[in-house]
Amino acid sequence: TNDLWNLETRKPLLECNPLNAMVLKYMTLKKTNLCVAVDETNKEKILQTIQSIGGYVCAIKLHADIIDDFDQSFIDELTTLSKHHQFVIFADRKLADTGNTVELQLTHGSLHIADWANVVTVHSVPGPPILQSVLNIIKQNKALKGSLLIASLSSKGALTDAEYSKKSLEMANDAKNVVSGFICQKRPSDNPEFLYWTPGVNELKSTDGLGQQWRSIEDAIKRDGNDIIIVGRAITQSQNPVEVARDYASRAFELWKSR
Ligand code: BMP
Repeated sequence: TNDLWNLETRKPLLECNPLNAMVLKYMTLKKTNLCVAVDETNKEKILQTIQSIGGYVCAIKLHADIIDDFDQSFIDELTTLSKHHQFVIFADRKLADTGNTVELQLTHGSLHIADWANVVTVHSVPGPPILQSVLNIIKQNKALKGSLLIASLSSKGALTDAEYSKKSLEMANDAKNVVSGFICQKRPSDNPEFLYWTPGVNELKSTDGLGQQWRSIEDAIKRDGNDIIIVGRAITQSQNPVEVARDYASRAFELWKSR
């Protein structure tokens, strides 16, 4: 019912999940449901961008594997910025393998994601074992607190149809201590315990010529029922990322509150 979506009613439900408690705290404190995807390839550039827009986001999403000079000093500075500006560090790793491999991918290699990211994306295609393995790592008390299950993708012709989304939801319902929410286009469920994060948002363009499908902030939040907008190039490649981030954050937050 509508009541469950009222923030006062929903707050205690979300706070049962450590990651969602953190995200919700930043959202309400900073009045923003904007997550910026900083898809740059150089650590100085990434840190500069975060420094400038950090005040307007509840989360910063990174693809660590595209950073040419990723190292421990980057992790240290990123962590410092996250504490100063109060945002969640989101590694968009899109894990999609067998359990043992996923545990290794989260803890080893040059990225050792669980040591610095608070949340990671997980594909549902391997089935329930992937979530057990993510849970095994969350239990180790590293930075990693939760995961987002990919219920659907924004790219043209994505294979994540309604049936796939439904099965992803079932997986998440059986693993609420691992799954904090979803990456989705349309919200796959009316369960207010999850947070619904959506990429594919751009106020000016509808496609990038490489299969990405963008829609407006209003469609993402009101029509499609999402909580948090994930915005990349509309902000990072604009003339004035700070102004655009501020504008996207305030518009998205108003729409979210009035939904
Ligand atoms: P942009 O707004 O520049 O298209 O960036 C969107 C970001 O969200 C990218 O980092 C992309 O990898 C990610 N993403 C997406 O675009 N669609 C999805 O379905 C899932 C994603 O993680």
